[in-house]
Amino acid sequence: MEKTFVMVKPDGVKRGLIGAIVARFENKGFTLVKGELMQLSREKAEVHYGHLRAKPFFGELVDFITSGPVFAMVLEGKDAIKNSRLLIGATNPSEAGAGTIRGDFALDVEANIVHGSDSAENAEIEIERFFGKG
Ligand code: DAT
Ligand code: MG
Repeated sequence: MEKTFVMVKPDGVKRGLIGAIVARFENKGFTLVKGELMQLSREKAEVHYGHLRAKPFFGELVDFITSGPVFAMVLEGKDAIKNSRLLIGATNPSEAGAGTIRGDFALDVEANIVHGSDSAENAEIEIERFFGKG
């Protein structure tokens, strides 16, 4: 069974949607292995979104993701990375299909409610970044 890292972003936490989002993953068949409400430091946010450092929206993205607590999770299931990304939907909620989390819960690319690791390598790095080793 594969593990992946998912987090409910500050918009989802503020809107009271942690339970609804966790339920989507559980309904699909994922097992919640770890879950913790945490506040990201600017430093951690800048590393987490390091692949977007050159983008004009990078500063706003870091402001947003540090604007309140996130609900960080480790989810386990078959082909967890591929299946969680399918469930999350396209980065821009305007392009995310109905039935996906972003398609059903978000309108704006800057506040798209949930993050999910995009590769096995990044899942391992992100799980360690948020929950430490082991
Ligand atoms: P994803 O979150 O689908 O993996 P990503 O890693 O390319 O997408 O980008 C990370 C986050 O950055 C994304 O969830 C929202 C924000 N973002 C991406 N593209 C953006 C854009 N064009 N304008 C504003 N925010 C953007
Ligand atoms: Mg990404």
